[in-house]
Amino acid sequence: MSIETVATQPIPGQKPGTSGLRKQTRVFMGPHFLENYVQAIWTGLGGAAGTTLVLGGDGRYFNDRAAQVVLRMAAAEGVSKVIVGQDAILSTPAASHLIRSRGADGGIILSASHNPGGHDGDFGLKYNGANGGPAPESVTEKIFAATKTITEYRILAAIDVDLSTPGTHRMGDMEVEVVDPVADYADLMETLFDFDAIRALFAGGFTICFDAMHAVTGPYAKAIFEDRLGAPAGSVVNGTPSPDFGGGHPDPNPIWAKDLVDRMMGPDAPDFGAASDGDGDRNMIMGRGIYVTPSDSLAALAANATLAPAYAGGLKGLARSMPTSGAVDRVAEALGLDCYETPTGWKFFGNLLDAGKITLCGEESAGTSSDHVREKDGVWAVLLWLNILAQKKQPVAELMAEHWAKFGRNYYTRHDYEAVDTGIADTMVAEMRVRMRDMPGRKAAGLRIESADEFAYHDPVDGSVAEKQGLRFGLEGGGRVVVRLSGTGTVGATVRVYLERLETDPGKLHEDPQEALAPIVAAAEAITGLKQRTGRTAPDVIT
Ligand code: G16
Repeated sequence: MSIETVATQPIPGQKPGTSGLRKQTRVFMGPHFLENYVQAIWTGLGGAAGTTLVLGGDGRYFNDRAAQVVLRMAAAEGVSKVIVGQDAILSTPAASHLIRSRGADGGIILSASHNPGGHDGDFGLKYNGANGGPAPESVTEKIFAATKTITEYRILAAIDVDLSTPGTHRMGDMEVEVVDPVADYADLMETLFDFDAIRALFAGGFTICFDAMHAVTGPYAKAIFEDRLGAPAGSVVNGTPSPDFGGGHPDPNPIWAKDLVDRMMGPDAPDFGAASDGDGDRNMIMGRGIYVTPSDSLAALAANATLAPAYAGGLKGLARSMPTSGAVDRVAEALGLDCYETPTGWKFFGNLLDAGKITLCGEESAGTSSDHVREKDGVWAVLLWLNILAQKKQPVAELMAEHWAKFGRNYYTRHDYEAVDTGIADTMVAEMRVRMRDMPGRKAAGLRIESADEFAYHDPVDGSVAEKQGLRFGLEGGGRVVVRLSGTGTVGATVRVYLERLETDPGKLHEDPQEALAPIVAAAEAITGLKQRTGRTAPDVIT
């Protein structure tokens, strides 16, 4: 087998975003696009010869072809061994676990996460390091720099490796080990949680509906919830992964998982409902008649985590991304724990986890996890909820009511405006950056603006600084508005407006969040002029 050296030239726009490189599938399938980026990864890493890597993806359209290209380029690079999930499938948290448990040097994850799949959908690729987590910005910047100077890439002339059954193959001098994508991950979960208690919960008639959204968690959820824990067959719905996610949008939020929401709000709702996304790192949590926001879920998990064996010894600390609500901060304060505020992007939790400063962390974007891996983990979040419910023996709605009564309720919502003209979005942010200096003291829709700044993160572990991570406005009465542009969209700009208000009055803890936040929403519009600038009358997605 020979190595081909192919002449190429830089392709504009190969800048990794919040989580790796995400583009429309047809862009990724364009001439040299994938190959250029993979070669840039090797260059950005300073070479990958002699390393062991993990490879897998969420099974979306082009996953299988892309995996074979990555393998041939890894072989040409001199990589010693690649551990691949069967059929090139691995959920993102399972890939993170495999990197860590096998002592690999890193891994490549093929996924555009919650973005739709298919030929007309999106595709993505990201590099994770030896800790199992997304590469930090110091690495992604080197990768991006390499995409701008590339002149050639190297690829092995070889036929496809058979990835359909576990076993070991050779591709040139490189070993390719195909592994069961579920088994190791399911074993890890069994070490963290009290499976006997959860089994007893199901045996007692507790019911669950887990919506895998036709994406990667189907096999994981069936193996864990139905096979190992005894939930009745059919507890996992939409559990067979498909390359275009059944034509759906695999994003577990009340808009895209509406079927589950309707079921959980209906008369025959199961006790517990959950959904996960394309690559299995996000989660949505529901109880009968109640949707738990990701920010509240993080807070409730943090408050009760010691009921699960893995966390029984106590938590080291907590962290949330800046736009995530302050609900977890209140738990941290009560427990006497440090609580860190990081920029959006799971990669920013990596140093805190590696340094042992935190045990649990999460984001408003439906991500929660712990130090068991270095990615957010949807199935893990569901299991921790189940473990807690198995111990507390109370409905989700009751648990949340008690939580709010004790800590107060951070009413929270996110309003997304998608596919906004990039010029309009950039101008809005640029203008606000200037105007915000004079905003404190002024009023927005009747509310006094008490603070206005742009979030910059100083990593307490390695001292790195990440600037321009979102515009923040503090309002009288404890309200907060955050505005930032998404780093995961592929068409135009997605403007995210995060809205929050703390309520501690025991008589006002059970209002509709949109109504409870109406004054904050009005203030946000007065500050941003977003509707007026875009001509939109309402957000595209409300979570
Ligand atoms: C990714 C990142 C998350 C981030 C989310 C939203 O999630 O891993 O850390 O919160 O995107 O980012 P943005 O607001 O920039 O779109 P995922 O599930 O898409 O990998």
